[in-house]
Amino acid sequence: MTDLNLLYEAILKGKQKSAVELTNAALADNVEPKLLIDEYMIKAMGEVGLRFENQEIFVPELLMAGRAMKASLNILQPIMKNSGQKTSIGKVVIGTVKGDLHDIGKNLVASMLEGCGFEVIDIGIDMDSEKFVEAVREHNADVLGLSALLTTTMPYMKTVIDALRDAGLRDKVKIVVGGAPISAGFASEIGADGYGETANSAVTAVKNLLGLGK
Ligand code: B12
Repeated sequence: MTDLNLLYEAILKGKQKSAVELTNAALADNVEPKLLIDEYMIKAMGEVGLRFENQEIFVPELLMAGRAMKASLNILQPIMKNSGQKTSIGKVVIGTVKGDLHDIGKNLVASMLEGCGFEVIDIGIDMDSEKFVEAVREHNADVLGLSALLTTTMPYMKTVIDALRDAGLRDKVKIVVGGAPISAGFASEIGADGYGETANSAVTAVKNLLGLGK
């Protein structure tokens, strides 16, 4: 059996090659992707964040850990996607707001939603309000998911919500927000419809908003 703590270590230390090898080895041992992500990979990124905050590591290490995490997720995401139903139970446009380049959490939310049967249109990172408005209109989205990881970019979520209102689309789409600095209180303050703390609760929030139950 693969020692999964080594995967935690590989991501923490930003060792992309080891992270990939250990992810593949864990899959060969029939370990559930969700367990790898929730119990080892996300926890490693949490520790990376703490060390960065305490100035024990710096941007290059942050970047390397992010790359290792993404490389492992690239292996796991197609598997999570295929576990879903074939027909879509709703359409979700998702993206990271302007000024913000963090996409690991947003990608995870997107693949969990896909795995649960939603059609997801991921418009990417650093997206301005016009792009969100265009995508919601073009895809006739049921839900818009906004992600922000920086305290400096989270206020932009309100800019997006205001832009949807100005475009006459606010009543046509439910808005769910998330990202490390976001709280349920902030979500209601800016007029979002829902909030998810993790990728799992993002799915629950989206289902609740669409009246789909658990
Ligand atoms: C990896 C990382 C990076 C990588 C990003 C790589 C990438 N492709 O995403 C790089 C190196 C590029 C980076 C850069 C920077 N970063 Co950074 N980064 C992180 C780190 C360590 C981990 C983030 C992560 O991927 N977490 C793992 C994922 C799975 O968790 P998550 O993103 O929170 O997502 C989950 C939930 O939040 C939720 N969720 C997320 N999105 C959504 C959306 C919806 C709709 C819903 C419902 C839920 C939801 O579900 C997800 C899954 O469970 C965090 C530390 C932390 N604790 O968050 C710092 C952190 C976010 N970064 C920080 C900083 C300061 C920066 C820089 C400014 C550093 C610099 N000086 O250059 C730059 C800014 C670049 C920019 N303009 O965006 C600070 C932010 C501080 C603050 N108060 O704003 C943090 C908190 C580190 C710290 N402790 O100081 N970073």
